[in-house]
Amino acid sequence: MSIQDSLQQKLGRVIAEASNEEIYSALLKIVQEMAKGKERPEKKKKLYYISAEFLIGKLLSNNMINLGIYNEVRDVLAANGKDICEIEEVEPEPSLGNGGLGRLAACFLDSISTLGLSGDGIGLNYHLGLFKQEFENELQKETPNPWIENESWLVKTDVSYPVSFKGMTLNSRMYDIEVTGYNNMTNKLHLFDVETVDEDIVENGIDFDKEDIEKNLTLFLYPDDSDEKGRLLRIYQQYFMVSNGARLILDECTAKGCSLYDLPDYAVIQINDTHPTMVIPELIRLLMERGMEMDDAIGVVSRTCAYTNHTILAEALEKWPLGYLKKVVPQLVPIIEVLDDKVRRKYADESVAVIDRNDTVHMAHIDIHYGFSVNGVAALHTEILKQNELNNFYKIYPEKFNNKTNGITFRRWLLHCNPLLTEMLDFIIGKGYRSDAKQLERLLNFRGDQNVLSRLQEIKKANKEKLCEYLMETQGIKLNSDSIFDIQVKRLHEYKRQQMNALYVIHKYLEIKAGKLPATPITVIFGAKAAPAYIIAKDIIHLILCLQEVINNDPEVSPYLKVVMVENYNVTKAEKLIPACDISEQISLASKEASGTGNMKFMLNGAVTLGTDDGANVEIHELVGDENIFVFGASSDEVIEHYAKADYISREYYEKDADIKAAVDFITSEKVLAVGNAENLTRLQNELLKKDWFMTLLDFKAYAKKKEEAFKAYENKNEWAKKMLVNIAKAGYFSSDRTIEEYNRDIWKL
Ligand code: 26M
Repeated sequence: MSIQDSLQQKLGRVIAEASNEEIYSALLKIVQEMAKGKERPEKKKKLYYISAEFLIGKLLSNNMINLGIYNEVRDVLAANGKDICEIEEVEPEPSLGNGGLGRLAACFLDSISTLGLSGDGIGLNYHLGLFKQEFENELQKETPNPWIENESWLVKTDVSYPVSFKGMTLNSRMYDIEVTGYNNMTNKLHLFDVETVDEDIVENGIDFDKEDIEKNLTLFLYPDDSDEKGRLLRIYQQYFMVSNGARLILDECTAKGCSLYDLPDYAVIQINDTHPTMVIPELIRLLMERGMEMDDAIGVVSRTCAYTNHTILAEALEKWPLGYLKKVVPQLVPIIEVLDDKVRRKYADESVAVIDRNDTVHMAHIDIHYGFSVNGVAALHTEILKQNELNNFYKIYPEKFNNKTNGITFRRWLLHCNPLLTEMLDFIIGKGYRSDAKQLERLLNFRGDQNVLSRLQEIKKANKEKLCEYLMETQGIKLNSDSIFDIQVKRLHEYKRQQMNALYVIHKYLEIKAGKLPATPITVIFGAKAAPAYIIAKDIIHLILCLQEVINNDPEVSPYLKVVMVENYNVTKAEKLIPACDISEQISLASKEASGTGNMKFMLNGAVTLGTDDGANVEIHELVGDENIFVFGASSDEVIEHYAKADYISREYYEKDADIKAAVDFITSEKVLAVGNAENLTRLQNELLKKDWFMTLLDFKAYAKKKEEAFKAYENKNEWAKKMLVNIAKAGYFSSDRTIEEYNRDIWKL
C-alpha cells in the first residue's frame, strides 16, 4: 500500500481535512507497524546497554528517515497542504537524559541497529523528563516536563518482576520502544516502570515527596548533572533499573539455552557510567539464588560486564555510604563486602578499595575490578584516566583500559536537521556517506570549486534565516541573519565556562561603547539548563539574561552585538541551532570535558570550532589542521600541574589586566544591577575573584584574542567557506557507526 493510502486509511478521511495531531498519530502507528515487521531474530550473543539516561529526542522523523519513507511522507503531506515540520511540532520530546551521556546512549542505539548488531537498551521509564526551563525575571524556573500521551512510542509488554527493597516489594512493568536502524532491522529500548507512580504528587514547580517511593520511583529523571541530591531515591531508582535488567538478561539467556556458567557467551553488559553499577552485585546475587557458588558467580559476571567512564570531575564520581545501601538494598551489602574483601586481600593499596575507611562504597571501583573492560570517551580523556585519575588501577589492569572516542548519529545530526546540506552532499559526492561516513572526505576534492563554496554559504544563510524565524516566533527576539552566529549550547557547568563567554560579551560591549565597531555584527547565542541546586550555574544564567536585556536594548550597541539565551535548550532546539552556527564554542578548561559531542555535531554542519585542546576537540584539531580550527588556552598538562601545585590565584589575573578587570567589574555595574539581582551578581563576581576553580581568568585573554582572529577570518567569505568544507569533510570519523564498530570489535565481540 502506498503511504498516501495507508495514511488515509488510518485517518478515516482525506489528508487535507485532518488536523496535525491526527496526522501525527496516524504516522506514529504506520511507523510502529513497519518497525515491528523488522524485528531482529534472536542471535546467540546480545549486547545490553544499561543506562539511567536515554536522551532519544523526538522519534517520528528520525524513524521515517531510517525506514526510508521520510521523503515520500513529506511530499504526500505537501501535496495535501500539510507541512511535515508542523507535524513534527506536535510530538512531545522525551527528555530522558541530562546531556551528553544520555544523548550518547541514544546515538549508540541508532548505530547498533543500523549496523545490524543485536543489542538492546535497558533503562527507566521516567514519567517526567528533565525539567522544562522557563525564564522569569532573568532567572531560571523549573517546571514539570511530561512526555507520555495516550498515543506514544511506548509499547506495554507482559514482562514484570517483583523487585524487593528493605521492607517493600514493587512490581515492575516493562515498556518497549522500537529502535529502527537506517535501512536495517530494529532493536529495542526496554524501559522499566512501576504502575503505582503518581504524577499528582508534584507541586509548585518540580517539588515532590522524596520518601513516597511507591509513588515517585520513576516519576522524575534526576536533574543533577554532577551534584547529588535526594540520594536515597537515586539508589532506589538505580537498583530498580538493574534488578529488572539483570532478570531480563538471565531470562533471555536461559530461554536461548544458556547454562548460566556460559553467560558471557550469550550476553555482554555495557555499564554507562556508574549509575548502573549495582548490576554487578545484583547479578552475582541472582546467580547464587539460582544455585551457583559465589566465586563462580563473580567470575561469570566479571567476564560479562564492561564499564564506560564519562568524567574525571571528582564531584560526579558516585560514592554511596554503606549505610544508605543497608537502608535500601540490604541484600547487596554482604556481596559488596565480599567484593571489597577480595580486593583488600590482593592489593595493599587503600586507594583501590571498594569500601573505604569511612564505609563509603566507590561504585567505579566495583566496575573496574569486576568488569573486563574500562573505557574513556576520547583519546585525551582515556590518557588522563590511565596516567592520572585511575593510574593505580591502570597499573593493576593495563589490559582492561581502552579508548572509544564518542560519535554521533549522522541520521539525526545531518540528514534530519540539515536537509539542504544533505541534498548538496547527495548531489556532489553521492549518497554513500550515509552509511559510510568516511566518504564525506570526497568533499575535499571540491575545495577549489567556487560553486560548491558559494552553495555552502547559501545553505548556512538559509539555516540562519530559519533559526531567526523560529526565535522570533518562540521568544519574540529579532536577530540579523547577516551577523556571525557564535553559539554555545550545552549543560551549564563552571568547567564548560559559559562565564568566560559572558565575560567576552561584556568586553565586546565595552569596546563598542568606546567606538570600536566589529566589521560584521555578532550574535552570541547561549542555551543551557542548570541543575536546580547548582547555585553558581544559575547565577551565570542570570548574568547572561541580564546582558541580553542590557545589550539588546542599547541602541548604540545592538546593531553590532546581540545576546540571546534560548529558553529550554533540548534535543529539538539543538537540531535547529546547530545547522545555523558559524562559530562553535567548545571552551572547557582543558582536561575537564571528557569528550563533548556537540563539538562533533557543529563540525558536521559546517561550523568552525573555537576551543581549547580538550576532550574530542583534540581529535578535531588533528583532523582538520591548524587552519580550520581556532585553538587557545592552557594545555591539559598545564592545568593538571596548576591543580597539583595549587598555584592558580585568579585575583592576580584580575589585578594585572585592565580588560579582565573592566569585564569582571561590569558584572555589578549600575547598568547590570538595574535589570538584575545584587545577590546573584555579587556572588558570581566573588566566585570569579576568590575561587575560579575552573580558571576562567587564566584563559580569558587568550580566548578573546583567538575570537578576534576567528572574526577576522570570517571576513574572507571564501576562505571561511573552505574551512566549513574541511570541517564537514573530516567529520566522518565522528560517526557513531565508527564508535560502535570499535566497541563491537574490542569489547562486545557480537
Ligand atoms: C549524578 C548524580 C545524580 C543524578 C545524576 C547524576 C549525573 C547524571 C548525568 C551525573 C553525570 C551525568 O552525566 C555526565 C555526562 O553527561 N558526561 C558527559 O558524557 C559525554 C558522553 O560521553 C561526554 O561527551 C561529556 O564530555 C561528558 O561531560
